Amino acid sequence: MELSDYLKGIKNNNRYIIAKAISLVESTLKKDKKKASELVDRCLNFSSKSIRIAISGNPGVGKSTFIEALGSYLVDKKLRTAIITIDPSSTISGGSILADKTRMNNLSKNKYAYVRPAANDCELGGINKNTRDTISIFETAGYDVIIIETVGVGQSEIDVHSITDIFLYLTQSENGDILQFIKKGILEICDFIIVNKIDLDLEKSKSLKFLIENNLKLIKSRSQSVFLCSAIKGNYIDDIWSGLKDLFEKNWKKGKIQSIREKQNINWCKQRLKKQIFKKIEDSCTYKKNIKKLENKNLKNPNTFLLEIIEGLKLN
Ligand SMILES: Nc1nc2c(ncn2[C@@H]2O[C@H](COP(=O)(O)OP(=O)(O)OP(=O)(O)O)[C@@H](O)[C@H]2O)c(=O)[nH]1
Ligand SMILES: [Mg+2]
Repeated sequence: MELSDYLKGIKNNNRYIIAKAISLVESTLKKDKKKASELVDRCLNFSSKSIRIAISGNPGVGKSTFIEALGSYLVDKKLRTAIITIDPSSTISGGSILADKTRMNNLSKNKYAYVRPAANDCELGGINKNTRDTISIFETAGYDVIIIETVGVGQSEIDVHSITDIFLYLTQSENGDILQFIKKGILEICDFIIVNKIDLDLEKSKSLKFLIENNLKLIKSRSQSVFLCSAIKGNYIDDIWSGLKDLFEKNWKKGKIQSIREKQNINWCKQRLKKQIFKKIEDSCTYKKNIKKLENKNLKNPNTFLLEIIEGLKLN
């Protein structure tokens, strides 16, 4: 298929071509890489006002159920919604994709929605180069809202935060993870914190909301909102959507979203550049030769050995 066919199909929201385009950007074949880069660059030319939302939280907290509830609410309003879920081969999620799919039953069948698992070559948490490229394909296809589900473990939040506009963290009163996520500094990067599963214990959920709000006052970095929710019953989804939309519109009017996206693009390029350079080094004869030497050597003076190699490297 020619590049122009891809673009035409994506712009017409042809689901088959969108799937093919995403597979192209996910391809690790050398011959596909150039075409994929050109396609994504062309897609990036279509500026978009879609809302990019990251959903994170510990395994089992209800992320997929929440996305099904929010997504169903959005498609009812005829807002086209794309969902990217993390990959089953991720070492962290350990195969949650099957659960993700069954929890998104309605969305998987709805013509206003598109559910897509993220690609296989995952870095930690499943967020990788392809996730960002997949977003640009969905935006070219005219999706209004892009939701990314990730797991609430370590680096994945930082990664997903670097490709989205709004970060939403789900928690629940039962699992006592509040201290854990405050410790990890997640409160600082959250825009919204949702206390889910309030149908299980409303009083405990309300106390957790109160506790989080108090902790937010201590941080005082910027305004963040805490909502109660029962994803399974669809409670408070409309309030949460109003909050998300208001924040997005406010920041868009101020030009904040646009400037964050520009910074994200620069950082993304820097990261890719670093990775490519590292890959080139790894593939080089010098590196391979030295690694062989290192493995064969009875290392009595490892520091001197390393110093010799580093001094011998010419990276200028
Ligand atoms: N009672 C109750 N159960 C819920 C609610 N939301 C989700 N659940 C249940 O919690 C379990 C896990 O839900 P998921 O949506 O798969 O959670 P997840 O965070 O996506 O899980 P992973 O993708 O595996 O990390 C399921 O049994 C859901 O039915 C809720 O609001 N109330
Ligand atoms: Mg899930």
